[in-house]
Amino acid sequence: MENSNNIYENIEDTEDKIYYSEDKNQNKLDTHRTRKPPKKSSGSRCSRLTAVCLVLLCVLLLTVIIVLWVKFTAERDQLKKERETLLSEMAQGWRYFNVSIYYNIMDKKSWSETRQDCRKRGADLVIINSREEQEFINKTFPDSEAWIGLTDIDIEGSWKWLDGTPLSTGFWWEGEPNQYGGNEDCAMTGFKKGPKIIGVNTWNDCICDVPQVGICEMILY
Ligand code: MMA
Ligand code: CA
Repeated sequence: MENSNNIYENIEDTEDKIYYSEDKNQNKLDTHRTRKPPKKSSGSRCSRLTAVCLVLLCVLLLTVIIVLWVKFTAERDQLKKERETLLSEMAQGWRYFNVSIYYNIMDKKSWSETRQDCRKRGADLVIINSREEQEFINKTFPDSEAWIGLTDIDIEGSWKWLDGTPLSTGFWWEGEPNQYGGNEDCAMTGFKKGPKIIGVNTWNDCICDVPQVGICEMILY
């Protein structure tokens, strides 16, 4: 009898265990069901927002990098181009003095056409600011008369450089400027009465339409 009692007890005990286990599982499910929604509405939304922000930030950064890169590349290409132009110009006969380079153009043209040719090269007809510069020009371009950036076309006898500054020290050949024939309004350098340049004074006033080469100056900064 005692034994059979024991069996019943055992059975009850097992049933209890089963119920407990089911209850526990149910509990687990309930917990799962009741706890998930709040998570979705606060923590999950927040992390999603953070992710979106991060993605946007990445896109923004990438855009900035691309824009800067494009700008940088364009500027670098432009510099390369300018350098190549400058080097090829120099290879064609540009000369240095202080912070300028000079070029004795090949074609003989009027003063204003020659000036245009200089400007096409990113330069202008030379402005001579010192005795040293004049000596340099005489020495560097000894073989031909050449237009310089000096004219009295606006007011007869009032010589002005192309940048508007009035002439202070001139390097005129003896007897020049003489306004020969009444119409000599443009200045040239390299003028000589004889086979050789003597001294530093080699300017002459001349009719602006006379075909002549010129000296272009490009000021480098
Ligand atoms: C002379 C002289 C100059 C003048 C030119 C014009 C050869 O030099 O009189 O002053 O400009 O002639 O051809
Ligand atoms: Ca003259």
